[in-house]
Amino acid sequence: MVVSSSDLKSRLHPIINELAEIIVATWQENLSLSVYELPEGLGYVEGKLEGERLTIQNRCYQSREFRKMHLELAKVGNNLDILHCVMFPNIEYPLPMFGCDIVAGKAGISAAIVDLSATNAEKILSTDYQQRLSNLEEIIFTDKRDLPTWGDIFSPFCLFIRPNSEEEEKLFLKRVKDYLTIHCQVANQSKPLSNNEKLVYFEGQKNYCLQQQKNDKTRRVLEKSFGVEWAENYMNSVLFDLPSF
Ligand code: 18B
Repeated sequence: MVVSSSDLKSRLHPIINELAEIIVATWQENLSLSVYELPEGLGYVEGKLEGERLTIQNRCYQSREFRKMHLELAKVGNNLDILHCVMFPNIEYPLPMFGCDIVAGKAGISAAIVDLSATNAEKILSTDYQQRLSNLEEIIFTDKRDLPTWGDIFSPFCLFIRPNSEEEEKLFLKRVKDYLTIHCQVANQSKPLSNNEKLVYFEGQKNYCLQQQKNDKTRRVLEKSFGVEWAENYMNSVLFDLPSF
């Protein structure tokens, strides 16, 4: 399936298009998808204020286990290409958050991050996830990056690197596919919770979103092209909206 038919695709770093294809294909292979409607007017957006033109293209799906699967491709002027992806579980299912972000500049990819982040009371991934993730063949990346303070939401399996070669870029893509496949497989087998148990996952998802909203680097990019209010609304209604309970 073609991820994007607009000309944005042709202007993005190839690794970003490649990962977008991998993500959508993995979703299609493992889950039964239907379209998720984003708030009016926020599917495709372009903006330019003090900074450079920012173009954003969103794709969004849902399934039985996931209330929202969001894939976003963005381009800032001619400098910065971004892939952002988050899978928000339906809080009836005891599943972690899948999150992935790639930021590519002229000098290559500066940030590549992928994680499955626990939202249960203990903030620890279930043994099922831990075992499957531990069984993956180890990959050593040369340049690991330190997480910011709001990054306490991420698991010990979080991979946050600056790939230093095309080979490392490919290995990162492979790891994203591994995490995503494990996630879809566990999701397929998971059973809905009782009303009481759902509250924990509601709180966990809320905490994840509130922490992610503290990412000033994301906020600044949005503010420079769309303004403070628009950025605030976009961060809490599209990028990291809180579930309802
Ligand atoms: N993010 N990222 O998604 N961000 O959305 N991102 C940056 O080299 C955007 C997520 C994460 O060191 C940077 O430092 C924009 C998810 C972390 O302080 C820029 C969008 C995760 C950092 C952007 C976007 C996530 C980071 C600086 C909307 C993880 C490091 C690049 C399309 C699951 C933060 C650099 C730090 C950095 C921008 C993580 C420019 C606009 C889902 C940890």
